[in-house]
Amino acid sequence: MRFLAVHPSPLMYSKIFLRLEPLGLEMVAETARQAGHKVRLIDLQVESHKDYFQILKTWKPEIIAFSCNYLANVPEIIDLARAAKSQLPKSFIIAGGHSASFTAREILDHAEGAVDCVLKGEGEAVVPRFLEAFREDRKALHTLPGAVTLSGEGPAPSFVENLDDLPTGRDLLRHRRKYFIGVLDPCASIEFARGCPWSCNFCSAWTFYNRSYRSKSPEKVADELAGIQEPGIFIVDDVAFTQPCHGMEIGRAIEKKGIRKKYYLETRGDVLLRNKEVFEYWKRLGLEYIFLGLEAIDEEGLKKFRKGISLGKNFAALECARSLGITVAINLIADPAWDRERFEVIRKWCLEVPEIVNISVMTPYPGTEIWHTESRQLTSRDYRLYDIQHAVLPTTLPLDEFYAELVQTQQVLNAKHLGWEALKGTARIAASHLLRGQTNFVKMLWKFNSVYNAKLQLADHAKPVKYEMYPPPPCEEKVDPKSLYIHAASNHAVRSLDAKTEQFVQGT
Ligand code: B12
Ligand code: SF4
Repeated sequence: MRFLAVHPSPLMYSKIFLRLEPLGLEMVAETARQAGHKVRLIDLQVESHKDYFQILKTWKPEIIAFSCNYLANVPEIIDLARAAKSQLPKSFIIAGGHSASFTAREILDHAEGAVDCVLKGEGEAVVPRFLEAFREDRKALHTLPGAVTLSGEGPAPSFVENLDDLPTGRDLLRHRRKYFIGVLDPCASIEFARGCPWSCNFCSAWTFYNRSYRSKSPEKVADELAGIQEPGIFIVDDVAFTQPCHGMEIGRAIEKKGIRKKYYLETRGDVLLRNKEVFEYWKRLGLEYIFLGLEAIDEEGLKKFRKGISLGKNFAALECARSLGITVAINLIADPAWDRERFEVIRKWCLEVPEIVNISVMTPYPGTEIWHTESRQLTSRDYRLYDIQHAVLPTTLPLDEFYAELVQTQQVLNAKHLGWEALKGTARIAASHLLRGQTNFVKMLWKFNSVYNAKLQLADHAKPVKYEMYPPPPCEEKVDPKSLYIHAASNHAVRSLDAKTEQFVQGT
């Protein structure tokens, strides 16, 4: 069968600072290839809708599989599915990924038959079974674990047993030089572990993976890395080096193989402090950047997001990273309730610290706890605005002023880390990229003003809404975390963190 895997277009954030390979979709597509099917992958982050329609016309895929990790991509995916269905009425269209798993039923409803099936959970666990069932008895598809069709819904999705068994399909990507993050240009992605044992209330990483934590063996990681051409590596783990011995063992395995790369990873302040020696070792191996989700610069904010870390520790983590010579990008969450004074305080802080500060807007996503508990009414259910750069909760300031303040605050980042200012410190790197024909990083430096624009953001709210998200359930004060998971009770290690001992313990 001809199987076409499709990744949707970029959202605001990935129009400037980075563009990363769709690793999850590659892995899903590879399982289809290993099952004996003909597979192609198109990534609309770097290819156009015209290219997509061209493939439909010339290659005539029988199965089209959309990756829907981001809620803001739902309308685009539905429209592309509808267009494909009218062009190729016999094609079978599926969607999967993080956001699709939490909104399966509504995606099917909006698509009115253009999307035939949503597969929840990890694609590698279900796609081979789906392909078998598709060949043998299409009518029974909805009985598969994780499958949802207009005829019904199967049992909860199952997990991948061992990450080491997962194949990667990096060669399926057609334009590998287009992927980058900051100066890591070009950059490939890799996964060391899956899942997160914390339970921040604005995040769905832990509900998607049922608070499980599984890791790849160091040998498998080293073998994978040895096969990657790109000099830059983005580690996709939610919280890298949660287990210090795993981080050290991977480091030793890649050192033994003599692999030299530059790395970017995301982690938490307390993990950095607790496992400083791991980060120190990795700095020697080529770790250049870490992304720290600080989220707030006051205790009250940290408590509100149930981040499970104190302000003091977050600040100590910044000091620690500085002392190691690792560049840090910080994320802060802007509450739509912020007034001018609050923005001003944040701006001052952003100017005081040397780090790159990214500001995202607090957004209740399906699959998170705040989706159930946020008592403020959503001001919009337009999927496209759920990209954490738009306000979908009532703002204290008039909306136009909120965006003006937000963009002015983000402008600090632009002034400090983009444009000529950035070029001064990176001229040699930029020149060497250009000599190799790599232009992603240099182009990024001047894109800020065309993407971050208060007027454009405000105008997005006035666009006609074709597909509206289903509303959240009536607000609850307390939610049973288990009711948020997409998986059934798991048979693998479910871990949580003991706040006193800071050790992982079994059980939820
Ligand atoms: C790496 C990452 C990114 C990368 C993107 C890499 C890429 N090109 O895909 C970057 C840094 C660019 C990024 C940016 C953003 N991200 Co992000 N990101 C992640 C992260 C940490 C890991 C994703 C990953 O690669 N995982 C590893 C691979 C193997 O898994 P996967 O991609 O999920 O794929 C598996 C399944 O989802 C499924 N699957 C995927 N596709 C398909 C397709 C089919 C047909 C099937 C059956 C299954 C299937 O099977 C795959 C294999 O198991 C997740 C958190 C998480 N744990 O998932 C957040 C996450 C996906 N991101 C999130 C957000 C909010 C964003 C941003 C909007 C944030 C921002 N600052 O603006 C941006 C916007 C991105 C954009 N499209 O422009 C949210 C999504 C929330 C939502 N509901 O929309 C997540 C869930 C984090 C969170 N909990 O809040 N992100
Ligand atoms: S630590 Fe990070 S990935 Fe884990 S739940 Fe919190 S925000 Fe999500």
